[in-house]
Amino acid sequence: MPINNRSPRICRAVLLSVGLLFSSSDMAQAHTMERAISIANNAVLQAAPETFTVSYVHPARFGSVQLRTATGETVPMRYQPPANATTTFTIPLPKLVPDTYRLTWRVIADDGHVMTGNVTFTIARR
Ligand SMILES: [Cu+2]
Repeated sequence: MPINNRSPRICRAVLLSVGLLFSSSDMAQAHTMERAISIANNAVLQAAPETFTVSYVHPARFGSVQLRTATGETVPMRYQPPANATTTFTIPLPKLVPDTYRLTWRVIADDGHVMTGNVTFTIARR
């Protein structure tokens, strides 16, 4: 799986008062960070992916997922998310024809923060 190289979505809380400065690793432990995604952003795929997997450093609860075409049409998805918090979500994708798609998802971290992610990918015409 390619490692997601976008900047980690850590809280932007900056605690500078009374000389108390939390390092970014302390902040990361407050919720979680995306660790990997199975489809790289802007990937051009030769075959339609059957699933999309996103994993996090710490367990999170699933929030939502949405798939849209380049023209903004919503592609129906069926995903039964795990009831409990988990680090890895494997989301089945419907049969996709060659097109460009944008997948958007949300999870809720242990500290209650909503973490959003998105990836755009293209399925090449053969
Ligand atoms: Cu947080």
